[in-house]
Amino acid sequence: MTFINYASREINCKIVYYGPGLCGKTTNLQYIYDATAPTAKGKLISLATETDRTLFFDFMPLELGTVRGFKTRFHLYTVPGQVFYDASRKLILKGVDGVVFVADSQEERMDANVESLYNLEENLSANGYDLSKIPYVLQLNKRDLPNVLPVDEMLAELKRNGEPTHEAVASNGAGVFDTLKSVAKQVLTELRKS
Ligand SMILES: Nc1nc2c(ncn2[C@@H]2O[C@H](COP(=O)(O)OP(=O)(O)OP(=O)(O)O)[C@@H](O)[C@H]2O)c(=O)[nH]1
Ligand SMILES: [Mg+2]
Repeated sequence: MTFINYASREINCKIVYYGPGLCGKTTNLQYIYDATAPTAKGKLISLATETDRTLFFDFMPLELGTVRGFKTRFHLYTVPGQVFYDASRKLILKGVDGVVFVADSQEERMDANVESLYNLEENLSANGYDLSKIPYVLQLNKRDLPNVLPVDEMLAELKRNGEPTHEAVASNGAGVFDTLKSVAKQVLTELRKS
């Protein structure tokens, strides 16, 4: 549902960061926000609980340069990962152009990853999308922790098709921009096809 404004020569795209509670979705956005020049970004809006869990979403607009004279503005959203906020997640996926699934690499969070990925597929299909057909990237986050699963084991369970995968440590920024660029590139490729 990319929005192209010919008058102002702008392309607007929506990217959603999805994943289980505490996997690091907000941390990805916060890192991008902190590392980006003020002229290229808008406010980071976080609707959070008093314990900093995302209550509804986090949102930030980001300019990623121009494509054929059009300014590309990406609207980055995160969903609340806590299981009971499913209605919010479904709503936030409306009009999505690309998805980043942030998996938590800690062994004890693998069931939560699988459940959240299944929930993503369900909520996408409720909105008329198919995970295997939209721009999609898998991020394996928290690679710095001692109790992480080997990458191959995670990919065997979580990888769908040929989607790009990135290891990350969102809390220090490792892999954060690689992940973003990888999904943005796919969104722009889709756009050129239409
Ligand atoms: N060690 C480590 N901690 C991380 C990493 N990424 C995020 N964290 C920490 O994990 C906790 C949860 O991160 P958030 O970004 O709030 O998680 P979230 O996915 O937005 O969680 P919800 O909003 O509840 O869905 C915070 O304390 C982060 O600092 C990482 O790569 N390594
Ligand atoms: Mg959050």
